[in-house]
Amino acid sequence: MEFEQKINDFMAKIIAKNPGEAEFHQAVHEVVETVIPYIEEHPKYTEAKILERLAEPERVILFRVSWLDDKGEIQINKAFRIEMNSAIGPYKGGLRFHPTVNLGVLKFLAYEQVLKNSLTTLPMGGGKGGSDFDPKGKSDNEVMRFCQSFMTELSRHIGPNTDVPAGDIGVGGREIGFLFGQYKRIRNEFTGVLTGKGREWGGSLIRPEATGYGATYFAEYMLNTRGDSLKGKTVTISGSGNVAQYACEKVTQLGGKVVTLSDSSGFIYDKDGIDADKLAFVMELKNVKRGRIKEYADKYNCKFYEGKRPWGIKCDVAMPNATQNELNEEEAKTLIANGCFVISEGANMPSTPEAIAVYQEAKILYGLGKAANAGGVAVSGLEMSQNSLRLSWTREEVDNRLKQIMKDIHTTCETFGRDGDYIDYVKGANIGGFVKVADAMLAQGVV
Ligand code: NDP
Ligand code: 2IT
Repeated sequence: MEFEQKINDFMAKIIAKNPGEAEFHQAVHEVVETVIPYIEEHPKYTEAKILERLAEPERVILFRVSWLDDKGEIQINKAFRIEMNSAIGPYKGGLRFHPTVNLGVLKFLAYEQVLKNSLTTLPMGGGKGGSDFDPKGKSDNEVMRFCQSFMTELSRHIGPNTDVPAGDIGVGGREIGFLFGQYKRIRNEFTGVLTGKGREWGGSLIRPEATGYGATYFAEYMLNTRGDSLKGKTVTISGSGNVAQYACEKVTQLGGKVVTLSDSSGFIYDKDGIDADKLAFVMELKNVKRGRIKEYADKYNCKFYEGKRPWGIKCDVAMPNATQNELNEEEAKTLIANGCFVISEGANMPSTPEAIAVYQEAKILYGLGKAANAGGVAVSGLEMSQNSLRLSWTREEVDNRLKQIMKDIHTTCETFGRDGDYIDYVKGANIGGFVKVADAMLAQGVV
């Protein structure tokens, strides 16, 4: 097929230019597979080499972070900031602290972020950063010293109109606090340079909740297209961090029953459902005590599956909310065989390409990460607006805006992805996200 050849040629160049970056290749492939057929009919994008330019970061900053641990020993980590694309606004995207962080992982995340941010309709370019620092088992003081050293270098490169980082895996309220404190000390200005700040010092209400709530709203909007809703549905969730916790909360509020949560050690299965009280226990366990999800099984006398992922549990809706490539072809087949017909991804790229092919073949409702989890960065965008206005909006106001943004993203996916009765959210999100950035790049010339 003609498109297939073009896609393969394009990918061969990407792989040759970016060797060893498997996750980056995967993210680019998923996009060009849907966008190349579209731009064939819109040659202005091909001539301007928009797809080629989108895959090359505008700037990559790589730096050393040295810090002293509690024993006085020197520790050294690698750190990165990928400034991917600023066509529609300042670089915007999270920071990830996890031992698996490397250049290829952050480039995949930054690449996805560009299209995701475009889908939110807010004026944000795309970026991502982080470090191979592992916060697990570190004291608060060690985390603080690491964050201060990290920000000492990063502060030269970011700013409220240049690049605005936020949280991601391993970076939550505690880390954003330490990072913000150091930025303010170095630059001597109190400014909206990070999002996910505490509410007393420039943060937005609903930002902690936004990704999990948004992915749940997106599931609800997908279900609505079939005259259905989350009420009465059984939901499996992976992860037990920020995104998983607030997805669990919102699913329960909308009448669904969440039966699993996980961490990197395994998953818990609570067939009675994880209600508000049990979720409060999880939040204390994970956010304050920084313990393991297994303790939930001990406390509530349910089963813990060590080293396993929750996709073998029967459900109507699955929400992968932990990390990339955490749901493979086998697991996708099992989910569908067990009756699952909705996938809403709170994580970035949690499904392998083979798993996605299984969803598409079965024509289930598949909301990919860059659409379904855009609520987090959307409320980050609203935090930036509030910082610029020097005002804060109420919970209700921010939540309503979040709902509207998720609804608009759903509509964009439908506009570009509808094929008869079926909505291809992958195609819809990729083309919908692409067009706005591409038009801005065309208008701004060869830069
Ligand atoms: P957290 O650090 O709060 O939680 C991450 C959760 O995922 C933990 O339960 C963690 O388990 C688990 N996890 C992480 N890495 C792995 C791994 N390699 N294998 C198995 N489990 C793993 O992060 P978030 O909740 O913020 O992020 C979760 C996902 O959502 C990520 O893909 C992130 O990119 C995405 N996302 C986050 C947004 C946000 O606003 N925070 C916005 C949009 C997307 P353990 O504690 O054992 O490591
Ligand atoms: O992947 C993501 O969208 C995030 N981690 C949130 C980014 C942000 O700037 O809020």
